[in-house]
Amino acid sequence: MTGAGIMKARCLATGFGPFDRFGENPSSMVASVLSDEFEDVVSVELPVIYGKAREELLSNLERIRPETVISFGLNGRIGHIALEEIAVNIRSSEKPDNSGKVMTNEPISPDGELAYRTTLPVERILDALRERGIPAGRSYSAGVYICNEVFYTLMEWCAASGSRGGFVHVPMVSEMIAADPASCSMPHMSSGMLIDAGRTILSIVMGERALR
Ligand code: PCA
Repeated sequence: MTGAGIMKARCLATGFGPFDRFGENPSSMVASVLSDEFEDVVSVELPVIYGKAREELLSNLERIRPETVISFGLNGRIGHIALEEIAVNIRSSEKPDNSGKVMTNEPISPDGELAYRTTLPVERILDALRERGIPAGRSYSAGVYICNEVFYTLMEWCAASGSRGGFVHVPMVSEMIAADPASCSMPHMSSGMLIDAGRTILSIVMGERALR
């Protein structure tokens, strides 16, 4: 994860910190591995707080002005990599964010478009992931919680700046399950496979494998 200051990079990868019952969040792990391994990738961890996630993402986008933005988030109900298609201009959930706030059917961007579609090459990414034996699929809803707030915010920024971007939901990793035997029946993926998935996505999107 990076600190303050002006920094230009071709790609911004974001993840989230812990939330709800998840004491760790593999989305920030994968984002930070990518910034360690790929040249021109900067990673940032965003807070699971309505409004603050949007604000921090926007300030990093303005600071970095990346050509490509890939945001990762955890979906504890899936066992595969989910490439999100659509971000909607709605936030609403009974589940409180990390500050205790609940939102009911409110816009993310009051004057913004209703929805944006990912501009990542989803089909090529899915082919590459599946070729590597990594379970992956499309998703037509990123929910209406903080992940969707970040997805919508990045797509709105990309539409205005000409950059491209998208959102990827990831499953829990096996180590999280091993540390909490009560969750043994929950879907998950090894952290090695998740990191491989992140590398594969970046390689397709950036068109190269620029390892440090
Ligand atoms: N997943 C949540 C928010 C943070 C995260 O990693 C979501 O799907 O909205």
